[in-house]
Amino acid sequence: MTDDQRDIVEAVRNFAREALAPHAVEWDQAKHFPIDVLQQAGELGLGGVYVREDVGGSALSRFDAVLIFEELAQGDTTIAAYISIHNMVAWMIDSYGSDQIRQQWLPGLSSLELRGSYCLTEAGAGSDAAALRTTAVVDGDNFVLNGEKLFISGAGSSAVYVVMARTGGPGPKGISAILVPADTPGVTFGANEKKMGWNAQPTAAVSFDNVRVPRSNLLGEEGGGFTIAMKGLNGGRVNMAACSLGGAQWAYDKAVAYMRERQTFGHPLSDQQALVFRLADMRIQLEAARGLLRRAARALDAGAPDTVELCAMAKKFGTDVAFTVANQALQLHGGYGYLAEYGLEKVVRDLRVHQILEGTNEIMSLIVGRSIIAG
Ligand code: FAD
Ligand code: 2MC
Repeated sequence: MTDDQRDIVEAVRNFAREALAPHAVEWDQAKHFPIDVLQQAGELGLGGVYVREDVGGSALSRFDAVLIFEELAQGDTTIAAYISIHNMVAWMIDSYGSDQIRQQWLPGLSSLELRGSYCLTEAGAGSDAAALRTTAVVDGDNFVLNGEKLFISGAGSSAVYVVMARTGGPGPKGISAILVPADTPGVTFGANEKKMGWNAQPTAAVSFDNVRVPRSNLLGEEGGGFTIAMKGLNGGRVNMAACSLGGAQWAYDKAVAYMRERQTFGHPLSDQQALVFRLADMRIQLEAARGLLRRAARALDAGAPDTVELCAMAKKFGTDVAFTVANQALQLHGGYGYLAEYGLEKVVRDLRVHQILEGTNEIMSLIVGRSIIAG
């Protein structure tokens, strides 16, 4: 790490320790989405981590970003993951929006005064995202959108939605990415889903009923939306691995401290070699996942030819390792690990969904497998 990176990490660590960690369990229990704290994160430059500076972004690298998200997640995995999705949206607008769109939205998004959501998934199009059916039909200077997106993180709270919709024929080449402001007539939101974890951020359906937006809200080219969505997800996937490692590292650190202090049969748990070996395996897995994650982030920064599969590998390996490590940390706490006040069961619940979203881990295997076979 450079001196600058060390400074960034320290600032984010302090924020995570002071503004997130003390409230994480309470927010989870109360299903509270802490918008005021997100705005504090915005003041630190975390709303536009890799957005250009002319619109208020921090213009950092993907490598910087994974360092940031790992630290943030040590304070609260759910909030860190939410900020990652918001950053994916901000990056898509910065990279593919017109200058007018960039100037209109990115200062607010970068400061987290405004929030953004990513709308790809539909009832019949989850893993098979290119099967999506939401339509955007050209009518004069407008697109008219109809359809429904499911599982949208931040839905109902975000000011702007990047919607992948069909403007052409079937398959990926018929999809465009279109920016839809929340207050456009015809946009409605479903109820906040009741979930296993990620309780401190809303997830809901977003419906479009003859929603009219100007054609200038198109990101990139017509028909280019699927590739834009996937490029956004490459960064999202490494960030999700980073958030997972942060949550798991926090749980692991707790387990180490607990094993030193907890006495059973007249000895601290740390005298039990079987348990120390388990800790060793947990540490090895975390370090291996971190190494792969940082390699993928560097590939993303460099635009390396193997970026897509490295991001997929980092996402699958990182989220699987993190879930296992956090679950083992819970086990090492015995019954106390199962109590909400210790925070461990929350991290396990939060990390579970990282194996499902931003592309399931089976889809990560499909991506890696396809690249092996293609040679
Ligand atoms: P399906 O695609 O139906 O898959 C079901 C199972 O089959 C999975 O285990 C899958 O891995 C497996 N499977 C499917 N196809 C194959 C195959 N070819 N080979 C092997 N296995 C396969 N989406 C958004 O667009 N925006 C969001 O902000 C967002 N946030 C989310 C937040 C939460 C809390 C959750 C739970 C989901 C969110 N999603 C979001 C949706 C998420 O990306 C999808 O749930 C995910 O991509 C899987 O799609 P699916 O649920 O339709 O599962
Ligand atoms: N990066 C860049 N380009 C990509 C890409 C990636 N990661 N993945 C696909 N593409 C391109 C691909 O190169 C191709 O372009 P071209 O025709 O120019 O060569 C085009 O996209 C179509 O790709 P495929 O032919 O591979 O499309 P297919 O439909 O067979 O499969 C698959 C694509 C399965 C990899 C994709 O649908 C996928 O990633 N599914 C998972 C969906 C997902 O991740 N959803 C997450 C929703 S967001 C979320 O959960 C949040 C919490 C925010």
